[in-house]
Amino acid sequence: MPSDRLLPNHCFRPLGLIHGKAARRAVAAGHALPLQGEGIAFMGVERLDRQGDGRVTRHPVGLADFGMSAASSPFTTALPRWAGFDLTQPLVMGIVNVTPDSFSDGGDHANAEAAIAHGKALMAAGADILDVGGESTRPGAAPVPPAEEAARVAPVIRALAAAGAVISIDTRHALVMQAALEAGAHIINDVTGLTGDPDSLSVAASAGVPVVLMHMQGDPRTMQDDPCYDDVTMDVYRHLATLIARAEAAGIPRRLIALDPGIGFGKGLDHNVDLLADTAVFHGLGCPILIGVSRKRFIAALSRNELPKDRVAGSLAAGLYTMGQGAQIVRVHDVAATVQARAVWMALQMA
Ligand code: 8Y4
Repeated sequence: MPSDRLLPNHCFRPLGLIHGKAARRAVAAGHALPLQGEGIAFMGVERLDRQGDGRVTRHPVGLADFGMSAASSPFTTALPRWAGFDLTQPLVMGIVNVTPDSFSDGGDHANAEAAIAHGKALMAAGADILDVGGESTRPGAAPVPPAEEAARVAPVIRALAAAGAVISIDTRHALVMQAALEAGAHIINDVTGLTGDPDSLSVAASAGVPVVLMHMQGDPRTMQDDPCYDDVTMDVYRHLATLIARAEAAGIPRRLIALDPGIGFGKGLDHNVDLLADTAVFHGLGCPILIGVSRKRFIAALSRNELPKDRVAGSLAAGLYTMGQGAQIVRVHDVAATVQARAVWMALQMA
């Protein structure tokens, strides 16, 4: 694991991202560099430099100079397939919660049946991946023993995997990861980046499955109390670099790792906005980027304090923005709306 002095003190933000045919023409003419393959390119770059006091300064960098430097290679080198996906279009991950709702007393079986039906509906709506979770990470949520969490999610995963879904297991617990993988899950999605349970790294490494490593400051109970950063983009970038190094040291190859800045996890409004605006910085870590904005509070805070169910339009706006920044996966509740938005956005961007 890197000590503080081995952590990166600078990073780069690609600017002016263009897509499709215009991207290919600009790259051929030397006016843009390809972003991790063929479909996207960027026309400028700025460099973020961390000062001794932790503050960050930003300066434009010449594209030609950047292109000749070693620093450009994680941005320009095509990514390998991840979880079997070629990453040529943004993937839609649909959220399947298996948590008891306070309005029904049908018990665990009814919860599982409802989650399976919901997952099948998300598949029919075009979800590429289903993210199955059995523990609420909302502030103030009651803790669930891992054995109970595993018992909740396993039948849902078995049914949805049998129906042909690609499934990620959203959990912080190694026992749940193991049970989910045995039930047919393909991907581990851990909001603690495999730091929440001492056995998680070895479960993931032994299974050899793709993982999503997310940034979170603090823990779900207290993370929103007073989130604090020197510079949120640089701090999250350094933390994700640390999570990659830990995972690699435990035997998880980088080609299996996707990264997530963790929107809303120990972040205030300005932190969330800055991180989303800087999405493209994280391509410098050389892994696919997953972003979860769906129905989150920052949308209400930027608009008119809408309830979660009334945040779909803002979720789509943020999701399309991150697709424009080259994010490879978006995690959403509203799969049908997101799939429609992606189709229109792709047709226009690629023309
Ligand atoms: C309404 C409904 C308002 C849900 C907020 C929420 C992420 C994640 C979550 C994420 C990854 C949530 C499990 C939070 N968010 N995993 N999980 N990335 N990788 N809140 O952003 O949806 S749960």
